Amino acid sequence: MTLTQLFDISLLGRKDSIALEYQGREFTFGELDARSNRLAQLLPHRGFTPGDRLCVYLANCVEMIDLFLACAKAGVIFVPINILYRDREISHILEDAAPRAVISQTPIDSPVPVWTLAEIAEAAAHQPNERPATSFDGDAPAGIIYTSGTTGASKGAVLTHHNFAINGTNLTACWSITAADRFLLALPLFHVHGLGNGIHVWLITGCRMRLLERFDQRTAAAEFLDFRPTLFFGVPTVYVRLLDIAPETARQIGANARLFVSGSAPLPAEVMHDFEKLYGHTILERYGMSETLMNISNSYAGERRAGTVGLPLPGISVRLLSPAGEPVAEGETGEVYLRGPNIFAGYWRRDDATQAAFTDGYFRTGDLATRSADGYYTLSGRKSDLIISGGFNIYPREIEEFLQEQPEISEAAVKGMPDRAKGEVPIAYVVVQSGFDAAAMEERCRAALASFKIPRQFVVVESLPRNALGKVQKHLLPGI
Ligand code: MLC
Repeated sequence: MTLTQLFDISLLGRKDSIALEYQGREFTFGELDARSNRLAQLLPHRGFTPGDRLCVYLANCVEMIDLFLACAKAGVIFVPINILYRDREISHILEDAAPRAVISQTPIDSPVPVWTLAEIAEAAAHQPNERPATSFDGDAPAGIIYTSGTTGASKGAVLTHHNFAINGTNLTACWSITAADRFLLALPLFHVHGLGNGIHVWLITGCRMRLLERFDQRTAAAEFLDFRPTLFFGVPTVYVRLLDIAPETARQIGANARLFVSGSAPLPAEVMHDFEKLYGHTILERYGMSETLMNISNSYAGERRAGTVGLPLPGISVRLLSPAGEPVAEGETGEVYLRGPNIFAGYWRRDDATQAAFTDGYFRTGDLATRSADGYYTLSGRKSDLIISGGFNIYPREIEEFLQEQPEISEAAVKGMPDRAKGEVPIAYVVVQSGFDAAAMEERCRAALASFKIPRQFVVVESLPRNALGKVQKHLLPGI
């Protein structure tokens, strides 16, 4: 089944119901269907054929949803780009994905045409409100999500219609989401948390969603009180921010709500307990990634066990293997391998990386975990030195490569430092030549890298600790 056929349960079946609120405007499912039909009609006129890529560099807005739906209808592959990315990061994605065009509200350096929302809205207005005739099935790619790469440059994870469909139906069923829910979505639509989970459970159930341009601590309480959501998805940083809301307001928000879900980074047990005291709800933590969408989730009706990510979702097989590839004993740590209909089709135009990512049909996640006697999984670390800051993934290698290109830096190592709100923040250890100015370096990083990748501190060291093979021993770097 294609995504459009799945979403028709709401787009056609609830066409007169309010689907979406955004910045004080309301849209019915029928209106969203018509808006995306016209855009889907426009795409072939602009040279798109099924399988072509459309890059989208946008903050959350209704048009981003229209574009996602239009791509799904026309068989075009939707490629969102993190709005916090700067030229260097954007260029890589544009070169790698080789889209036919990119949609952006700000000028960007691009080898392909850049269209603004106003320009395509104007062109789409002349198109008929009809679905384009297409002949692809659910195995067709629906999106490419760029993941920060362990080797510096990020790779595109190709997700099919089936991947998104299974993920959305699994979450809808397991978290008991229905048309009666009121869903507040403040997560960015350029990542799978907002897009693969948020947009999908909404369009599958036909509930009412209020979309925010982004989560803002200053206006969060007012949004909750005004919209009275029953359902909310957040990253741990969002829940840490929500702990600052006044107890009486928090109690009121909790009284309206049914379910709070957390993912994309580990939720500290303390945050879960403090949230429970204030809001009267036990946050449901789950585990997923761009390449796989959601894999493991705490139980909705059963136990939500702090510190664990819960039980495998329907259809998903989990193996915990030792470095030798043997299943580990209960309670022992192993690397997480996954198989199921949610697992991506491979990395875009990277057969080598795709092959390396699978063993016996199982996707190798790089995450380490243990399993309890009753089947609950606890993530216990990662094989790579990935940093997660505010729910955004950072591979130190990418920052290190940028720093090493700078003339006054001869060597650089980046690692994560614990941070109460963000989980972790990157710090850089640098071996420098004369004339190093940390403030100027920070400015240069700001121009080239997304804000969450900018080192919070530059620690100047005489040399980097290396082992006999020359590999940097990050655990031996001085603490801050
Ligand atoms: C953050 N910023 C944004 C933004 N989010 N700008 C535009 N749009 C957004 N969506 C910028 C701010 O402008 C600021 O930049 C900096 O980030 C920090 O902002 P802040 O106001 O201090 O934010 P804070 O209260 O700390 O909250 C940050 C946050 C953000 C929680 C809102 O980190 C966030 O949205 N995280 C969600 C990430 C996510 O969805 N991950 C899912 C990955 S999928 P400056 O320049 O002023 O510093 C995945 C798989 C899975 O991992 O399992 O889900």
